[in-house]
Amino acid sequence: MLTLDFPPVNAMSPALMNGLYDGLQMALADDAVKAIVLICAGRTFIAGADLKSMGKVAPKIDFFALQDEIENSAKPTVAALHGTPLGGGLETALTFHYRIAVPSARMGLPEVNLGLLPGGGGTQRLPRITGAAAALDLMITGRQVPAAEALSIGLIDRLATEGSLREDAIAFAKELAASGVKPQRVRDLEDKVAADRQHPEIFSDFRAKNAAKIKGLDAPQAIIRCVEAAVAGPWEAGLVVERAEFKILLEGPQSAALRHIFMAERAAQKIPGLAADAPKRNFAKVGVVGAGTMGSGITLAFLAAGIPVTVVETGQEALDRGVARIRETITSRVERGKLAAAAGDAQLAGLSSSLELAALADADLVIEAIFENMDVKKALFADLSKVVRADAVLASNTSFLDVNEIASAATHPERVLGMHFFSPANIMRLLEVVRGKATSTEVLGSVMALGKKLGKVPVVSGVCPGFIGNRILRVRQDEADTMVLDGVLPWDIDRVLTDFGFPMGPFAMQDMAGLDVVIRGADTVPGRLVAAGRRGQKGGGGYYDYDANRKASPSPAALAIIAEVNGGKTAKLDDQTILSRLLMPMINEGAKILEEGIALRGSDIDMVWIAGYGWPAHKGGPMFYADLIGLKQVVETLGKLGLTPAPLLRKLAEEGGSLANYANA
Ligand code: T1G
Repeated sequence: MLTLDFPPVNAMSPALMNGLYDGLQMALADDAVKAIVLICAGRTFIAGADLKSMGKVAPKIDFFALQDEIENSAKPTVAALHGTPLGGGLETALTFHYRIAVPSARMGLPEVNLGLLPGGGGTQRLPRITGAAAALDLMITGRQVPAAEALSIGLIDRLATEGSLREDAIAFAKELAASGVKPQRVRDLEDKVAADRQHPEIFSDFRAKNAAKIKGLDAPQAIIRCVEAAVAGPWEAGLVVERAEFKILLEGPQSAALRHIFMAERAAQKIPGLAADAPKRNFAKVGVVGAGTMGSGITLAFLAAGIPVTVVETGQEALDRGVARIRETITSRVERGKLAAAAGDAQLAGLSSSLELAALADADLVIEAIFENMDVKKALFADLSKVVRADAVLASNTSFLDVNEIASAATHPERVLGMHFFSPANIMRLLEVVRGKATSTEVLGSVMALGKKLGKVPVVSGVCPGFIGNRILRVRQDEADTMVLDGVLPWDIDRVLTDFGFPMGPFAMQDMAGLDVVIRGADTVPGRLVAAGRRGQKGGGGYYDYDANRKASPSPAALAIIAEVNGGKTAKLDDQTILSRLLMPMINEGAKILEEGIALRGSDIDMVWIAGYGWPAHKGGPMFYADLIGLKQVVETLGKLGLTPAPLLRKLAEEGGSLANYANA
C-alpha cells in the first residue's frame, strides 16, 4: 500500500515523484509484496503536475522512467482514485495495470486549459482505451469525467463503495494477485487504434467541426497531431511526437499565459494580513435593493448559488417587472434543459420580494443596485442602517461612485464595501470587491469567499473612479475615440482588437451597451450619433448598421456624422500602430493603479481584464502581456506615443522587474 500525502492536492512535485519512485522500488524488491496499490491521502488523488515547480525544478527521477517502473512491474499494480485525478495524475493512474475509483471521483486531462497537452503519455494511452474520437473530445475540452462514465468508457476497471476505497482497492489487488493473470499494460491495447486506422476522416472531421473553437490556439492542434500519431503507431513513435509537441507548448507564450492565469485567479483570493483559513461570515440571507437589470442579475447569481434573496423596490410596477424577469430567466433555463426542474424550483423558492426595506431586517448582507446617484445611495444606506442588524454587511454595486462617501452615510462603515458586478451579473465572472478605507479585513475576506461561492472571480480594488477595470477601459476608449477623430475608421480599430482575441472591439461594445448610456457630451461623435437617433444596437444602429439578425455592417451614416466632427479627416494606420495606441495606455494605467495601491498585485489586473472584459486568456492579461513585450520596450513605445510612463513602470523596466508579478505588500 503506497500512500502519497502532499497537500493540498498531491500535485506531482519533484518530492512527490521521488517519494513515489522510492516507495515503488521497495515494494518491487520485497518478495512478500504480491501486488501494489497506490492511494492518496487528503482531498484528492494526484491532481496533476505541480504548476508551482513545473519547468523550474527537475525531480531526481524522470517521469517516464517512473511510469515504466509501474507499467513493467511483474506484480499487479492498482491505482485507487478519489477526488479529482487530473492531468499527470490520471496519466500516472493509466500506467497502473488497473484503476478503481469511488463514485464521487471526477477525472480528466485538462492540460489544454493550461495551453499544454497531456505530456505524460496521456495522448498515447487515452486513445488506446477510448478510441481516437472520444480521446480527442476529452483532451480538447479538458472536461472532467464522473467515475460512472469513466467506468463505461474503460478509463477505470472498477467502482469502489464510497468511503471504502482503501479496502476495496486492496481486495481488488488481492484478487488480481491470486488470479495469476498477467498484468495488463494500457500501452499494449491496440484494437481501438487499429480500428481508427481505417477511419482517417476522424481527424479531418474533428478539425472541421472544431475549427472556430481552436482557432489561434496551439495546444488543441498539437493534441490532434499526438492522437494521429497514437493511431498511426507504433507506441514508441507516438511518445516521441508527444514529447516533442509538449516541449514546444511548455516553452511557448500561450501556456505561460494560461498557467499565469490559473495561479492569478487563486492569488487574487489572498488578502494581505488575513489568514486563508480565517473564519468567514455565512451569508445565508441576502437582500438586493433595486430590481432593474443589475439588481435582477445579481439576484439570479445568488439564487443559482443556493442563497435566498429578498428583492426590494420602491414601486410595485418596477418590483413586478424585476421579479418577472428573474422568474422568466430561471424557467427558460429549465425549458432549454440548462437547469434541472428541481433546481429551478429551488431557486424560485429562494426568491421573495417586498416594497419595504423592513423586509431586510434579518439579512446578513444587503446589496444596492439602484440609480447611480450619490445622494440617492447615501440616503438608502442611511435608511438601511436603521433597519438591518448591527452586524449586517452593506454593499454597493456602483460602477464608479466613491465607496468611501457612500460608506460615510452608514452607521457601520467598517461593514460597507463595493461589490461591482458586471452585466449580465448572473453570467459575467468578474466581481470587483471595492475596499473602502473603513472596510474591515474580516468583512473583505468574507465577501471574497462569497464571491468564489457565487462562482465569480473576485478581485479586490481600492477606491478610485472606475476602480480597476473601467479605469483602464476609459483610457482605451479615449485613445480609440482620438484615433477616430484623427480619421481612423472605427471598424478598423474594432478589427485590430478582435484579431488580437477580444470578442468585440470598443465601438461594437458601445453600440451594444447603448450610445445614449456611454455618451459624455453632445458635441462628440457618440453625442451626435445619439442626436441623430442612432442609439446603438437597441435603436437605429450606432457606429454600425444592424440587420434583422443584428448582423453589423459599417454605417455610412455614422461615417458622415464622424466627418461632421473631424472635418472628413482620414488616416490609415497599420494594425500594429493601432494596437499599440490602444494597449500601451492600458498597460501604463495598470502600472499607475499598482503604484497607487488600488490593485494588490499585477496579476489581479490581469484577472480583471480576462474575467470582465474579454482579454484573451491565452495572452495572459495586460500586465503579463507587457512583460512579454518587455517593459523597456513598453517604456520606449509610450515615449514615442507622447505618453509619460508611470514611475513604477519605468522603475521595473530599469530593474528588469515584472508587472504581472508585482505585488503591493
Ligand atoms: N499544481 C500546484 N498547485 C495546485 C495545482 C497544481 N496542479 N492544482 C491546484 N493547486 C493548488 C491551488 O493553487 C490551491 O493552492 C489549492 O491547490 C486548491 O486549488 C504532465 C503537464 C484540483 C480541481 O490542470 O483544476 O499535469 O491557493 O483553489 O477549486 O500532462 O485546483 O490554496 O495555495 O483550485 O477545489 C494538470 C489544476 C496540470 C488541475 C481543485 N492539472 N487544478 O480545485 O481548489 S498540468 C490541472 C485544478 C499536467 C501533465 C501536465 C483545481 C482542482 P492555494 P483550488 P478547487
